[in-house]
Amino acid sequence: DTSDLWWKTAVVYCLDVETFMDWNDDGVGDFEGLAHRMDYLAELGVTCLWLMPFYPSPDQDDGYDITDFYGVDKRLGNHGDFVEVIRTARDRGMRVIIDLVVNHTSDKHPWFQAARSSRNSPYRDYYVWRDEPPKDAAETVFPGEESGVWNFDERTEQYYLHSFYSHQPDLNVANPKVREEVEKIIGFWLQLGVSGFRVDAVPFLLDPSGVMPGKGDLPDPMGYLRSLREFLGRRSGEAILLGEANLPHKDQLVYFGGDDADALTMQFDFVVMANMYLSLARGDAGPLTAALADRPPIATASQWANFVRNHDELTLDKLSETEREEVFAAFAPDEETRIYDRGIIRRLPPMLGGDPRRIRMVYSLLFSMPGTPVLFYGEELGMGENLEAGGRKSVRTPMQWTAEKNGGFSNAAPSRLASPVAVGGYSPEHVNASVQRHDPDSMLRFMRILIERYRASAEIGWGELEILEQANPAVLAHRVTGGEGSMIAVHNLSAESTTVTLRFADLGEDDRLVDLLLDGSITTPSAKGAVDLTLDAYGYRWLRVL
Ligand code: TEU
Repeated sequence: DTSDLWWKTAVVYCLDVETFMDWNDDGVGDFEGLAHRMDYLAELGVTCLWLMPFYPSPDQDDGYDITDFYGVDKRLGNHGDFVEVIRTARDRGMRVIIDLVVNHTSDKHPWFQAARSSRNSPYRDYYVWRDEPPKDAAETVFPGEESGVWNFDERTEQYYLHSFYSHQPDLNVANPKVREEVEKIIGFWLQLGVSGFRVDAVPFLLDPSGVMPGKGDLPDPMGYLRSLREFLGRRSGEAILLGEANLPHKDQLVYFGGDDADALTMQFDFVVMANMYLSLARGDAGPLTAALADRPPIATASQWANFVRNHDELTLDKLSETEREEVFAAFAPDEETRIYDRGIIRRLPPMLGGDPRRIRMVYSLLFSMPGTPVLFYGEELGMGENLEAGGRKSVRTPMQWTAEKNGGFSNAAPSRLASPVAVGGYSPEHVNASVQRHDPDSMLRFMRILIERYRASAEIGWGELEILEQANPAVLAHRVTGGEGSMIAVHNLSAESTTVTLRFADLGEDDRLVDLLLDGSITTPSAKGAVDLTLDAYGYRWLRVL
């Protein structure tokens, strides 16, 4: 029964409990605060929350450095508060998925503390140790901050692998005991009511040969991924794995489990995301169109996850060096905001350079491209960054609820906040939910409409993509057909208005096309069986054949 595949038409909303809503005014967001904001999320049209890590952590990588996989960070609440979040979400028809970060632990995790105490520790093999770093060691994800991925441990005189920060030693999933631990963790949270996991850093976790030479040798990485999915399926009929695998499409195809769709349920599409930015930088739909067309077909039960922003930096490593330069020139002209060698913009200036027409057009794209859209909290308001916050904190500013102190996130003194509030033109005074709720022209109200129309157009999640060739390279016109119908979306990625002619098979002279997004107007094909439209600068239309 295909209606069970809820993720095919979901609206996923990523949030960090720590920066969403502070209910006890200690400066740190909490589960109780989140529970009190469920109506806001339901009203927006969200159907699935993705909670970033909320586990006990020394917080050296915003909670992606975990010391207890079964615990909750005391500052955020306790397990009772967590379950209350699940219940209040469920009551409003929303599911909850959580981050599964098992590529590594914090170096303060009791397992690693034991492992590094002696070579004979029963936990030694929970991690990956070498006498010498391999010659062909992988490059670090954090150039400038880390010199490599092997760190010397003085006491036991061996090197341990850390794919990310040196305080995040990699777990050795080649060890069956570690694999058992991972299953226990999954089982535990499923029992508390989650509907699946966003799986962190999948290629690093699985280490297929070539990606990370030198890591503990898991003989059959795909077999392991499949076994995780099977384990999940045995415990929950509905739970999913949303994988973070920043890889080219062809490698992602393998991670879906091919035709059997028995591995990752969904995967973020970093290729489409990066090419979307390139297209915007150029005012040319070409790169985005090519990236969408390049997606290999996937099984019905599998799904792409589309996104514009996330909690990390803007990651452009799927572009060539010259292409990245174009994106940098358009969006990060200030050299200090860039890290050239990995194609990462560490501190992105306020979203997309600020043209409000372009921002709306981008979200119209996000909700009309085949796949499942994933929003990062605050995107629905057009929230910006706090460039002074430094590093990744700059995109993790507190949610802006009102124009009041700390954006209504907390009553604590600003110095006690988990993350600094946005300043300047994107401060809560200018960008906040309570004003936007009552303003029919606001970004928030626009996003609600987009989400409502997306949810009424199941073909976006289910459908087959067809690109409708255009004379003007600035225009992306596409049709998605499947589920219950067929919808056409047209986007003008340039600042020049333009006319568009749409033609496709089975479009007849008697057909009528209704505008799904803007005004419900009806367009009829010309005598030649084509539909002519005019698009403003950064204009967009969604149409359905009646
Ligand atoms: O990121 C993992 C990852 O694969 C990175 O390459 C990511 O694409 C890059 O940092 C982008 O700049 C995940 C989390 O998303 C990140 O926040 C964590 O720091 C990291 O895992 C380690 O847990």
